[in-house]
Amino acid sequence: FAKILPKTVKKISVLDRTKEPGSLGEPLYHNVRTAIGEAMAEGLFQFDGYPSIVGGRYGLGSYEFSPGMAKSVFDNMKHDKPMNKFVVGIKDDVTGRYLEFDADYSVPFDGYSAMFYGLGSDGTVGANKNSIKIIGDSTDNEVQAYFVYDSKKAGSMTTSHLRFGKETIRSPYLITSADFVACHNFSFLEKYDMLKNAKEGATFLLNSPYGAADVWSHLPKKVQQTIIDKKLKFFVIDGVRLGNELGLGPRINVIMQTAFFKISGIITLDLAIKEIKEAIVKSYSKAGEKVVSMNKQAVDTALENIEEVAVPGTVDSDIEMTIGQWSHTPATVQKTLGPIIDGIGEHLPISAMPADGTFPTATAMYEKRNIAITTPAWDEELCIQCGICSFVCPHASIRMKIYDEKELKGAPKTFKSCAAKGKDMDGKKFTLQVAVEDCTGCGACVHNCPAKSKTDENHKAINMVPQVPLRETERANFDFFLNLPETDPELFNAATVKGSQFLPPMFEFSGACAGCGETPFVKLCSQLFGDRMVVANATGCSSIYGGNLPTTPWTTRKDGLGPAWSNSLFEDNAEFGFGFRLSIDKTTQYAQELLEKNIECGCAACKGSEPLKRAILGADQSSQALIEEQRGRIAELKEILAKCTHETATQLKADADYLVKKSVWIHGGDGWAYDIGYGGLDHVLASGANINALVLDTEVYSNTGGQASKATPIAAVAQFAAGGKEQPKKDLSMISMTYGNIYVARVSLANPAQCVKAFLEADAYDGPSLIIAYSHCIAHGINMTTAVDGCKEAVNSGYWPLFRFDPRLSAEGKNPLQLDSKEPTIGFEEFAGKQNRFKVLKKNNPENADALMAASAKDSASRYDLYKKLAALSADCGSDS
Ligand SMILES: Cc1ncc(C[n+]2csc(CCOP(=O)(O)OP(=O)(O)O)c2C)c(N)n1
Ligand code: SF4
Ligand code: SF4
Ligand code: SF4
Repeated sequence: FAKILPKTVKKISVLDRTKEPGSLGEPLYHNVRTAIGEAMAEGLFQFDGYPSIVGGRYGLGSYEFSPGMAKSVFDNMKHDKPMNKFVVGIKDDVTGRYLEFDADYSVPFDGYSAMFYGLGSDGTVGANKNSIKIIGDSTDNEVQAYFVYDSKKAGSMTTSHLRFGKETIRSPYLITSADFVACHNFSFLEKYDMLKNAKEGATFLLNSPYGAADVWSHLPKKVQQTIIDKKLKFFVIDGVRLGNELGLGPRINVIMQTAFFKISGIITLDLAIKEIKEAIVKSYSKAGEKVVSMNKQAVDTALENIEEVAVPGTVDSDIEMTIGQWSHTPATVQKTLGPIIDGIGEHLPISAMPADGTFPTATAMYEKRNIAITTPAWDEELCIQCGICSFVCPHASIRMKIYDEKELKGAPKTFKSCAAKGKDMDGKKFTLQVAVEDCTGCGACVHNCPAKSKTDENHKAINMVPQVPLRETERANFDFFLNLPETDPELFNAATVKGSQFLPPMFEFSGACAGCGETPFVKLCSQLFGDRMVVANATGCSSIYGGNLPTTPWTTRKDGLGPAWSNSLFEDNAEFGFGFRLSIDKTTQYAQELLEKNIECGCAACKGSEPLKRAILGADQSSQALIEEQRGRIAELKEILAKCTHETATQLKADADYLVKKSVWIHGGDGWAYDIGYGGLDHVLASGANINALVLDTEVYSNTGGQASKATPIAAVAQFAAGGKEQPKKDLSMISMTYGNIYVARVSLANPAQCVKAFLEADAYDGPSLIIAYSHCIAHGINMTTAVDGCKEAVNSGYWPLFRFDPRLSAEGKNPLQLDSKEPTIGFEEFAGKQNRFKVLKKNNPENADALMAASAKDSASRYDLYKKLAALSADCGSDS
């Protein structure tokens, strides 16, 4: 390094893409200083003097390095005394050590630049990878592609940046001046100012439910103005409608890709069609001939449906963009989270960040992603008020309440209600309300609704309808619904499916994939125990959708009580949760000791308080009602302590909340529980501590793209098991039952009643509990709308027997194992044969496919048989006695 530096070098800036807190400088900066110092000392070369060397950080906080930033680094060196230890990009207004830069400074690029705004998981990124490959392979262009997306599992914006041209591309940064801009989701138009990146005269392609003749009036004012000012060529195509008609659903990527090639004319249309169709065969063969043919049809259909819009000369819209509209939200959202949601978080100064890194809960509700194309609409006449829709909704976007009729005063005109069904419901009203702006449109609620019209079997008590026309009215209706009082706990039994759905979810609107099979269990857990729940979350999908900056779906009930949540590491999560339990128990014990001492206090404030204090110490907290009573007593105690003069008063007041029972949960996926965190989980379950583990078993490492875990069954194809997994699924429940004193349950959305029962029993059991939940996942290659059918097939085939192993039954001399599912009514193939993870085996491993499927079926049957035999034993097996 020292040798290649010219002798004339006077100033050096060293840029590190890292921040080493507490260090004297970043690593490369130190290396350069040391290298030059040593080279000079050893006489390897002589500068006129020791050069001026400064160090800086760049590209942090998702702020991509740009030409303007590079220029500011050079400009800094022009100063007699350049700033050292600076940051470029982020505005560090706390230390002041940052370089200003010109965001509009650009370097000319002689080729073609295109930007595509897609919705996470709509296939846009995959299609653009394909497009750039086609351009690179079939022309003499140099090509480059960058893809930008956040860590949400699905449903947020992705941006693809494609450049190509005859010259070597020397632009290692994102595009800010594009010849072509495509918006693949109409709702983005209001949220993101994407046309700021369009060059004058560029082309704009919009996926629009409105045709060329009437799209103009549906555009926001600013979008209209930019199209006119920049003289953009404007095209529309209704990708969503075409996708639905072709059976592709939301996967509109091929339609939009074809539109891009047709409009841009980069390669001849015939060549483009040929290449796209070849790419379709390559990409989708695994998914079956039908998918290949639907996508090929999508190419032809797209070509026929692209329309050019005749751009009017004037702006006539009064639709405002939603960027920056946060004035109705709490200060942290206005100042920090809102701009991040708007996609301009990189412009926030350091002072906008919380000093201790703690972010508030209850913030996913501000995102209002509006990603659903269709959303459920309720028919109150048909509804039997069973709660199934709410139970299966992965996003807590459909809710129900019972309330007094008088509460309807002031309701919006379109707010729906009907008489509440059931005993003692005279004068009570029932409402099922959809949060249409937070709904993902997955359709799981509608598919699972059991109430159908007698005259039209396609009409149910909820039905998917277009979302856009409902947005305004349902926004007001959902707000009104939230402000209704919570359902009186006297009116329902939380231990039932229906009853559990009157409890407010404290996990809502997560960024999980539409229709995710993990989140209904997390949500249920929050409904049942959220007011006193502490969660240690292993790394995996649940930590990503659970704590995805800028927002979190973990929220509170109306009085501010809600779960405390934290994510440690993949490998130590069980121990992390165990630590919560130990520290809570210790603090509770300490608070009890302080209270014992405080009983002796004779100060004026404490006069007559002994019965209250004794009641707190002896409180039975075995039900929600009794817990709420204890909370009432603690509130009274705190009031007394505020005036109490006893030496224990201050500390006791601080710890008094620990006198209310806490429910400690350890959440994570099978990769954590079966594999990487297994040693810890086993250790914690064996400790005897009162702790509850929830394993969200998707049978693969879902968050990282579907790698096989020890939970993957024989014959399932996964990453690292391309020819089908050969080893059997580890039986974590069987292993855990052998301890005898661990509550173990296997649950599934197939049987919500059994699931609610298991969660309540696990929490009530004063010892370790393990719930393993069958969680359907996009990695299974299934239709997520109908996925609960697959859960039922897993149970009905005997593959996923439902059971509860309750050590308390042993103490009563009973068999602790109760099998909750019936004898198999269908074969293993009927379950597995519908899921792509098994279906592709024939293609991937034709020689062994049949043998592996047979082995998997045999394994499934023999496991079921074993559980059945164990459950049939007469008594006292596996007890700790
Ligand atoms: C020790 C360690 N290894 C690997 C990773 C990368 N990683 C993060 S999440 C994840 C997969 C999690 O899979 P699983 O536990 O099954 O949960 P899921 O995503 O399916 O909910 C992996 C491998 C990590 N964070 N830490
Ligand atoms: S469509 Fe999906 S997200 Fe929307 S309410 Fe129904 S289940 Fe929930
Ligand atoms: S699942 Fe259907 S019948 Fe049941 S509450 Fe929901 S809308 Fe009503
Ligand atoms: S578990 Fe599967 S469906 Fe759920 S968020 Fe993860 S990848 Fe998506």
